[in-house]
Amino acid sequence: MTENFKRTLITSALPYANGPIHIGHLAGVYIPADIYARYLRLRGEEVLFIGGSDEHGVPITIKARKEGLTPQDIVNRYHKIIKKSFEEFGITFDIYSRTSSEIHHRTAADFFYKLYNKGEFIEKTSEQYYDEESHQFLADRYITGKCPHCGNENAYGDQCEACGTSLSPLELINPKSSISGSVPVMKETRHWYLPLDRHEEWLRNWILEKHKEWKPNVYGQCKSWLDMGLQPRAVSRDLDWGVPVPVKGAEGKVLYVWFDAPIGYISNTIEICKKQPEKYGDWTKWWKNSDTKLIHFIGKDNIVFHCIVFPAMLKADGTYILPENVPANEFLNLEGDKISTSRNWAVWLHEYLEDFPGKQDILRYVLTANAPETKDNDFTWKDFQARNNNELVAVLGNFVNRAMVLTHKYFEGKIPERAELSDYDIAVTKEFCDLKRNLETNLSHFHFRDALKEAMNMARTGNKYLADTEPWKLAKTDLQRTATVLNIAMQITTNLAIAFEPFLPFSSKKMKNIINKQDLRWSDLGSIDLLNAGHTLNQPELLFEKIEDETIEHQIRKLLNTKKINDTKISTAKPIKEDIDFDAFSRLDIRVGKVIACDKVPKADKLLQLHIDDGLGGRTILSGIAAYYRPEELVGKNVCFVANLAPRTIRGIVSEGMILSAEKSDGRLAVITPSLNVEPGSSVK
Ligand code: B3M
Ligand code: ZN
Repeated sequence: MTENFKRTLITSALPYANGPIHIGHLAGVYIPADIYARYLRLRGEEVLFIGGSDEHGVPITIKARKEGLTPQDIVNRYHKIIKKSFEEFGITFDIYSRTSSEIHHRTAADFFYKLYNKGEFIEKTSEQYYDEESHQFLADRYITGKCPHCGNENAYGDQCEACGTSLSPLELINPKSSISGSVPVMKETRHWYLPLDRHEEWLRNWILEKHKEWKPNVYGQCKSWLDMGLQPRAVSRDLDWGVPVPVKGAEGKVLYVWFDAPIGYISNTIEICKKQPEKYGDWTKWWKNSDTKLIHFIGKDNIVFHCIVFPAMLKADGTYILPENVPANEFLNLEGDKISTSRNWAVWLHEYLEDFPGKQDILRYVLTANAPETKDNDFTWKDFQARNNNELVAVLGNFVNRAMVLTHKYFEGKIPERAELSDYDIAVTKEFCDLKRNLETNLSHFHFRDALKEAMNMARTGNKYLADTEPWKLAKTDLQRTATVLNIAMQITTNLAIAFEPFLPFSSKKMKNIINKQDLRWSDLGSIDLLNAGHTLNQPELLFEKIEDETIEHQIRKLLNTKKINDTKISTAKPIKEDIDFDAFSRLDIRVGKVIACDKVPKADKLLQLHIDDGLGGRTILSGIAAYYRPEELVGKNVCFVANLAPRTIRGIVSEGMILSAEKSDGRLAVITPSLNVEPGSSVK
């Protein structure tokens, strides 16, 4: 290990236990964390890999209410499903626990209490929405109303899902409690705040000066938060689900979920160290000893909490180490669209395994090869198929199989004795040492995609070696040289079993089984003396098989069906009008015009009067869009209009044409404008 660290504590974001997990979670957080943990363990380093479910927060209470269950029922259900998915995909947590556990409640409450006693919080009273019928303060998500931006009637107090804008409940028009349906009132409430502003200076220095090596996406997000200036953040909520605030007079208040969740990393460490002290030692060694390297694996939406808020909490306590790195990933999309639980636009892990039993490694491979390490990336089923068929089957599987089959054919499954190496053999061996170095550099810098590429290049080198030496031909003339070649090919196979272990643990295990050698360590990588002459191999077994088009088409259809279901659910599209012929269409003269002036039409509250530069001297058009645009918003805009609609007189004004607008599902009109700047008078076809 570089630097002065003696051990590594790896944490991975605790997923909310309010739904199963999908490929986006796996690609963004858990596969990279697992690759890293496996790699360090293979090197013989001391590692503790923490996982667990995040079981608090308002969405869980909302789901429970909807289903008529308790929040505990909900988290019990999903904790089990999530835990099983992780096990099935070979994510090697040392512990996967949960934040509704007693030990977590105690740890989080103690953490808060210590900070409280040290004067690390400020207390503030503010006004918040209160539901007088159900006698409770309302979390932002529990308030619905009309979105001030797009007019959606069912916007939430924290976000409008129709237009994606973040909201505060105070911005909602006609707010309503989603618990009782009544109109909430403002009421005073008292909360504890972590004054992040007090931490700004050391955070700036620690991140911006001392951690310039953090990934650019992480560093950049931190910098922009710090540059905006940090504000105190409430760490408590009026809610009845969570860790109760351990202070007198705080009845009905719990710790904010983002305060208790990262403490989950600590409580899970305490839990496993208590259970297996001989293996893991005392928990403080992991959290309070500067020779421990702490690494948080997370997705990009969690950066501020792990790089700013949690470190501030740890610093406020004063006895903890801080993370050494936070290699956050960007997001994974699916077939060009954002993964969405509510729209069921996802590949769920439990469903994947139903359709591809025993094929965890293919998904692990594709999600790593295509990991959103530096930018959002797309998962497509076609790419999944191509990577399986062209890389796993054609390169890795093919090489291992040929080496095994040939050794069985010519040497009865025993490693043949090697004669002197040729220059070419030596060059290939050298190449392996370079690949090993590159692999290590990439792994230690969290460049898992590139690391995987290096491992695959090792298999390519193997394939090329067989293609160049042609042992199947050699065997007819020179059995001694054949022996040397196959000896090396089997040493390469053994190297591959080691190199791929962090990425493809199931296949690596299979490889170790067929070559009949289990005790392989990272330090063996690069050696060609891993199998002694005379060592007996087991029977060859195919590592991967081709995926047919049909299988992939089935997956694509399955996804598209969910889209259809979604579309019919939300569709407000009107039926298509009767067909017209082309001639009828071409009689329409649609043009682009620039709005020169725009005014309200007196006594007509729906109408705007637009003066348009139509490239022909100008014209006036009336349009019923006054409810959606202020006149000055339209001036200077290019709009599309029907230029040959017979003039009509409305309210004493002659309107010469019609402005084209699109109608949203809620009736709002949006004027159509060309995507490029075009001259007034241009026709629209
Ligand atoms: N549960 C958010 C998420 O799943 C949150 C992570 C907690 S990590 C301490 O995106
Ligand atoms: Zn909106």
